[in-house]
Amino acid sequence: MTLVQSSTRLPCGNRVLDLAHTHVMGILNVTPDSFSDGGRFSQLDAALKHAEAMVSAGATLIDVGGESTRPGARAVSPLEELERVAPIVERLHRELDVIISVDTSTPAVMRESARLGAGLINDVRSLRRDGALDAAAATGLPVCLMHMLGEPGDMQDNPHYADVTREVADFLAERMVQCGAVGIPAERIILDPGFGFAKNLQHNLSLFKHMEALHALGRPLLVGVSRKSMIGQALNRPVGERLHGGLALAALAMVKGARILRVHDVAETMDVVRMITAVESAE
Ligand code: 9MG
Repeated sequence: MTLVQSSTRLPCGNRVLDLAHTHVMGILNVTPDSFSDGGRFSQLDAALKHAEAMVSAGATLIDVGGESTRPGARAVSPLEELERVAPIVERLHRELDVIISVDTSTPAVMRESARLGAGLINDVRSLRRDGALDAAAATGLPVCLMHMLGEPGDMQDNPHYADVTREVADFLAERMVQCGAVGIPAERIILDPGFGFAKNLQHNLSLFKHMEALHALGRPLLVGVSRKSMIGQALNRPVGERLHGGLALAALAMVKGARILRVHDVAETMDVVRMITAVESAE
């Protein structure tokens, strides 16, 4: 496999992400149940406050998502998704010094978010929805391609792999080829193994253990494991008690070379990143 030699500096709209070191991406879900204790404007304010707190804690990216990817979550129309995401992208762009990532598979949301100041498209479906490849290409923004088989609704129905790491790598390589065909160059791509998406616990653990193999694809890796069921299953913890397991995996992912950690708990993860950086910078 040919390694893509490129700069560590990734232009993300009007900002630049320096992937020479590890970044923390804060998760901002803007589904109706995320900030549910008020009307439309107070929800927007609450989301903005949460984003501000994550940026103060050290997040250099905020991932804004208006469609839940949890198994069994209700599908949302493109218009509904746009109405959730667009106002927050606009306010974040106006008010915070941060790269706005948009967690979407919807072409219209990609286009409008880019117009409003988003700097990155994060698509759990790897641009496989109709029109998504062309829409992402038209924005000129970098894209994060994540591995998933099927749809969030059915992805956990008995997933099967002969070699999970190899099959994830092959999938991502194929998506990079599709991106290249519509004019999204490799230099604009971030790759994500997709922990928890169409994988059982053993698949997730094995993929995590062998994550370094994905470096052969020549692109930076994003890892999202925060509060996920793989932690719950490995440690027998409910979702509210998965912080320590998540921090252990964040540390391991960083040591294995992941450049972006997608997390709920930004301050705690920043301590992990700073501590590892301090050790690695020592004589
Ligand atoms: C939206 N979303 C939920 N989990 C994710 C993960 O692990 N990676 C990426 N890129 N997006 C995710």
